[in-house]
Amino acid sequence: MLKSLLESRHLPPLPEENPRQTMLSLLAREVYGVSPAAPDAIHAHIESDEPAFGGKARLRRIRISFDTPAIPFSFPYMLLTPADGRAHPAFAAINFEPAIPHKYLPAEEIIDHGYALACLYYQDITSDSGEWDGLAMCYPRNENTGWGKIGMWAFALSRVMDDLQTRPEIDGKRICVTGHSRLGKTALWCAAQDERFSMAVSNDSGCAGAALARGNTGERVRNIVTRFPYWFCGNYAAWADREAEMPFDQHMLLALLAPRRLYVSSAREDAWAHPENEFLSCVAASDAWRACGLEGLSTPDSMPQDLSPLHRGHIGYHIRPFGHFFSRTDWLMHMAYRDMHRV
Ligand code: GTR
Repeated sequence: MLKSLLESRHLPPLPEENPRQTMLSLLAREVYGVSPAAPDAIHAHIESDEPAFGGKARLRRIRISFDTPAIPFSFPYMLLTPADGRAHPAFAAINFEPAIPHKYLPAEEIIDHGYALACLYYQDITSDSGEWDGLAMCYPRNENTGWGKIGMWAFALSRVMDDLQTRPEIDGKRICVTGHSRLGKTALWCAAQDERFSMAVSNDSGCAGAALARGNTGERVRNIVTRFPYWFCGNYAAWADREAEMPFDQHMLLALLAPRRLYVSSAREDAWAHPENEFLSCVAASDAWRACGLEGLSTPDSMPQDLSPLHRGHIGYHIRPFGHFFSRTDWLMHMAYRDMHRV
């Protein structure tokens, strides 16, 4: 059943020659734009440091700065760590709001599960608009292949990763980047490029995220490049209504996580993000894990029922009831998967 469903999408196969470089350059050139090289060094300054949640955690505001071809750039992020002095695995979460916790971010529960939490508010990097501000002003602009805002937010997450690697409270080998919706797209593109992340979570990321473009009856390339052209490089717009001709599809973004861990979560009523295509994308990407002798998605021959997570393989997946939201239910599943695989 899954085989015929997948065949109906007519996907380009994953490249066999030099797969990682081939897929990275395709997606950079055609979708997200080419990111600049990492800065030679970053500087981190702790702006505040206080007890949180009655003292069981510690919350620090850390400002990261680095040189760019224009002016030095800096941004803050918040680091919440259990206060027991031990090294903990972490989530690097890119968020729609600066507040901790907030409706998408059950911070106390995350701490209670033994995970540290690095929180980046996305508009501290550049606005979610066509305005070329913040980090966007720091690098030369290329209309066709220059990075869009997803690329900029992803780049900032990698700078947070630079800092996390230096912190004794963090287990630097177990850092998972996570985000919801447009920020789920961002988390995937970040981890695709930056192999220091041991795992990525995409929650309801949909079009230009986890979901295949071919056969997508929710958001199409035309919709997204019309409403949000600035998330992408200029070249992406050329694929509007031409999905069938694209030399790539979103399973390649997922495949770039191999042989590391990936988790994709969908919401049943989120037709715009197209759960079936998010799931099928995981099925198609599994070839990349197979090529490494590993199991990608471990699934029966059909889409799972609500709240019946697929946690066995290197790709975790669940679908839950209701709509577009980063729910506590999703977080609990993501943490269950991480606990199970110690990733
Ligand atoms: C929608 C957009 C989606 C998704 C969503 C979100 O308007 O069409 O691709 O990213 O926003 O970020 O909530």
